[in-house]
Amino acid sequence: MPTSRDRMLLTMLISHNRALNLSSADESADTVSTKCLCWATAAPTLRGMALLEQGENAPEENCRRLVVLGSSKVGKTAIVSRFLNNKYDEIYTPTIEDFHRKIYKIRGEAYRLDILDTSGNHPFPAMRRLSFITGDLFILVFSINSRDSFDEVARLRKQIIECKSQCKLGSTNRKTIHTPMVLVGNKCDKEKERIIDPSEPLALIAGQQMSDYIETSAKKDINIDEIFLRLFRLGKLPTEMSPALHRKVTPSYIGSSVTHSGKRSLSLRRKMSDACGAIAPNVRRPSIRTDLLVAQTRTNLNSPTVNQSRDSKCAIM
Ligand SMILES: Nc1nc2c(ncn2[C@@H]2O[C@H](COP(=O)(O)OP(=O)(O)OP(=O)(O)O)[C@@H](O)[C@H]2O)c(=O)[nH]1
Ligand SMILES: [Mg+2]
Repeated sequence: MPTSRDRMLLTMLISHNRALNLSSADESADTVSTKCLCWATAAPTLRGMALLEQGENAPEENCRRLVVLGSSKVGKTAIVSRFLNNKYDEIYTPTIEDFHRKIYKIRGEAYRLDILDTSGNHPFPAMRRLSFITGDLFILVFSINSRDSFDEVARLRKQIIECKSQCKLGSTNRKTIHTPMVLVGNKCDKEKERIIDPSEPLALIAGQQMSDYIETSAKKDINIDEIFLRLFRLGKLPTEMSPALHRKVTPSYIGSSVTHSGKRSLSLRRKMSDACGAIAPNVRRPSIRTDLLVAQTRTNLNSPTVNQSRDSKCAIM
């Protein structure tokens, strides 16, 4: 039998169904009750729930989509998993497309970071192109022991620059890019198998203020936080969004303010700061239609003044 406390939590959770990302199809009383009672048992905290709602309503200028691209098996998912949960899985599971959302409250302001972890096999080229347009920040991953994966990063970078240069919000100069982008040479724990010298990716980004290069190991947890710290700096986002610099709030369990699992150390800055962040549970990827609408506003496709040929526009195909 649900207790009165359960009932109160149930009411609270129903009112927060948007933050929980229940679709209208899920909003039948039964479905909501089932999901919410699950949560009620897990005793969500008011603090976590409030943060979720604030994150959902974060001002547009504080919302970013981060797209992670690169060949298959280079460690994209491993990097995202380290960033979000400080976990690493030795077993390889191919990604089709994963969507994550992290929300923050930093110095009284709400921020939202959406992360799109893409497939290295890119089974749907049009979707990939759409992600170039809708992405605000990019992480391009290769493996230091694979020439092919580095070549793929060079190609991706070129495609993103071309795409952004044709978009309203991107660069107007085809040689420069104003989109924050970090190139990552992953698997640096495999030094003996190294094929790509750091000078190659560094040459690729030479003279580009919005690009950076870093070598990492998701396996050994080397420099993973640093990727995101650099990306947030390039994107003019608060550095507190980096895992070491904020308190992690879990909306699902009692004792909302917890430290990260694993060996992540508590920095003095994090102890002094009131910044906190939570991974939004059950989050759904925005629909393709929503992405297409975003793409439409970011490209010249609708502009009545533009007298361009179709080829010079940023088409999704
Ligand atoms: N040695 C080593 N192995 C790693 C590292 N990062 C990931 N791996 C392993 O490499 C394999 C592929 O990792 P994933 O993160 O799944 O690769 P992915 O780029 O997401 O691959 P797709 O989803 O197919 O595009 C897994 O077995 C990981 O355990 C690393 O830093 N060092
Ligand atoms: Mg993956």
